[in-house]
Amino acid sequence: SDYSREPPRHPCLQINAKEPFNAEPPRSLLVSSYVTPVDLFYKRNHGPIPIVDDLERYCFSISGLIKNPKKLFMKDIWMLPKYNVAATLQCAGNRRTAMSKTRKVKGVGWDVSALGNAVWGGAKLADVLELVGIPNLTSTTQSGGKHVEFVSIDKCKEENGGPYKASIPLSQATNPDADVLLAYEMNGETLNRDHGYPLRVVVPGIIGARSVKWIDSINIIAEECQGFFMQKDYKMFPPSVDWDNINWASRRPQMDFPVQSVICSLEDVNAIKPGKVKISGYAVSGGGRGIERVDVSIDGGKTWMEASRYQKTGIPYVADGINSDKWAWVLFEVTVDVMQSTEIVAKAVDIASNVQPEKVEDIWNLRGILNTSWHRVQVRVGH
Ligand code: MTE
Ligand code: MO
Repeated sequence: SDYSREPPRHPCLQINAKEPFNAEPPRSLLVSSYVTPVDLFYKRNHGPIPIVDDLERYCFSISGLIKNPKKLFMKDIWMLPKYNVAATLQCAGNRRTAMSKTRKVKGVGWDVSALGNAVWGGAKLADVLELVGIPNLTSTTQSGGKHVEFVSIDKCKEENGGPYKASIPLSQATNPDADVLLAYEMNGETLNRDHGYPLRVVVPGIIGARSVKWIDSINIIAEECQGFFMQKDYKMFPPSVDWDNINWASRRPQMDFPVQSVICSLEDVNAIKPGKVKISGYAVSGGGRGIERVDVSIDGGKTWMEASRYQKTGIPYVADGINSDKWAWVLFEVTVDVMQSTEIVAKAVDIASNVQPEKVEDIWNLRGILNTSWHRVQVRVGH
């Protein structure tokens, strides 16, 4: 594998693994804007960044269980209506480092910034599939296709040098309201190499692992993708399962993301002066479920107060409201009086009334995914 032609990256990113490149921004910068700047957006890779240097010749095939397989070029994608979708992408491994502190887990360590909120520009996958003769809202093609598999250009060691791949159900892919995109823009700019140039999938509301970058081909298949990252990774196991008794086939590939919230204005341990402290962070849930509430505690979770929420600065956030971005995070803020050393905690509730689990131990799993436990930070008050 060749890492000699990696793109330049922002110096303030915290590097969790160098080759493949995995990095996240510092907490405080993450919530300094509602739309995460491309430079600061976390980068999650499993191999070297591919190079596509001739955009006119770049193409990908759509084939498999369909009547008329087709080769599509960028111009075919640009011709379709363009949609801009604000969506938060979150790696299933976000907050893995904290989970590994209770009991060892396997995987790249991440603090709390393995997510970002971008405005993705591109064609709807539903429109692209219509081009090859699959109507909107199809769950099975005539030849028995039920899943859409995305295959990348990159090469990963987990696939023995083969490409990264993943699939989603055909019913989701052909549903225009699911907003699944083949994206060629991020925050109004041409997608850069780190994030999938020239074309990536963005599947809002589910773990980042299914949003395949650097599309090489799309296959309509009968069973879900059999690739490593669908079958031997990114599955949620109970705390009783460890490497000596794991049965990968017993669990489904993780799709939806559970409700999550994190305090970003404070590090794990902080020294502060007594008095007013502004606490801010992000909250987001999967499946297009908005955030109903964010609770903050300054006594380790005994008593709670509600934080204010917004997506656009100055406009109060209403879940599912006219101005809300249903796939995007909300930022929260609350000012509290802290007079003595204590633990500050955040937890969110989504519009389906799902809550975050209190203890990380209860959701510990050997791959360290989906750490959505209450987020805790320690403050040491000096007088
Ligand atoms: N696509 C390809 N081709 N190769 C990858 O390694 N990583 C996945 C997904 N798509 C990956 C990929 C994972 S695990 C995540 S969390 C997101 O991309 C990260 O996207 P980003 O690097 O644009 O933030
Ligand atoms: Mo991920």
